[in-house]
Amino acid sequence: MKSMKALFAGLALAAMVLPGVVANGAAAADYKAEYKLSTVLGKPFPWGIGGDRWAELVKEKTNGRINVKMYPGSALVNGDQTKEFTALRQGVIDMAVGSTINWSPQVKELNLFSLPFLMPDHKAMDALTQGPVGKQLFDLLATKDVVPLAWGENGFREVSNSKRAIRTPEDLKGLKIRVVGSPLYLDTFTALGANPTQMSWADAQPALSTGAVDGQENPVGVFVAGKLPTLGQKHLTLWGYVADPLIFVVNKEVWNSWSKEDQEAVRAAAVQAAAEEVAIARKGITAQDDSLLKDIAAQGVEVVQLTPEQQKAFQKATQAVYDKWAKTIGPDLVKAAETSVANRK
Ligand code: X2X
Repeated sequence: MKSMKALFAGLALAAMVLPGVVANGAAAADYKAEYKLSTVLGKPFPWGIGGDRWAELVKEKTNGRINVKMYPGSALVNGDQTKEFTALRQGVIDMAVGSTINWSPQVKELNLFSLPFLMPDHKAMDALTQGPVGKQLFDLLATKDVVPLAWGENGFREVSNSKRAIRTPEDLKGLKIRVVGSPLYLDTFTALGANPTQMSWADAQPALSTGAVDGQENPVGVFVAGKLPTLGQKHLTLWGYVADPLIFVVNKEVWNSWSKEDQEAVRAAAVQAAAEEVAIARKGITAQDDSLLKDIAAQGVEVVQLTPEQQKAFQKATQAVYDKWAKTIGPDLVKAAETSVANRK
């Protein structure tokens, strides 16, 4: 009887100690020496700063058990950013901070953020990503071999070109504009009378510099960090037609190979890095702080801010594209998004 008691006590003690032993054992045996994190843009772009910060926080919060290395420039998919999601599903990429634009060829619902003039401001963007629509999209992604953890931000995409100031759809006529992502972008710029052409970010820079294309669209932060004024982009129009959020994700198999404790550490790191990244992405482009816009003007760029009436002309010209793509994205999802935007705080 006494020895049975001792045996039970021994077992209880083992049960208390073993999980730690097993977890550490698993870390040594099953964890990879390096986890590959994909981004399109590296430092000093906000996107790259966010990816790097996530890697840093993961290391810190897992006491070095999970070692993440960032591969910017879509290097893990040879620069072809629209292949990133497929590579992520296949496990060629372990983690990513990816743009909804680049994943939309595989996940048609992510075209939502590319519907012209759906989101009037940052609050509208937050209402989508932080509300029921964001949750629905994360639930959807969770069925596609990835674990989505947090929303970051590339930002509102403003149009620039080397030829002339754009104030009306007529001003876009005939301009060769580089776009990326799904054919939605081809439809939008075609509706505006421009001549859109699809290419990766890696190809866009030489194309701008040689004049093979006249213009492009990207957030102001990308315009500055990418030094686009030095590539002949002398006209920038703030029209806020679409905005692309970023999504912090982990491949599901990789996620499942981690202990519960490490999963929560990676999640917390993503949430923190994403919040910091969004703040960086919004710096210098608001009415309160327009330092980035001043910086651009000082580089000899003509910055045009559309009036609400001028913006309306672009919205009208792209309404048919919105309606067409709303059907592809899913009318219920689009309706839910419109409601969230209308009720934003
Ligand atoms: O290629 C772009 O324009 C970029 C960097 O903004 C994206 O990856 C969507």
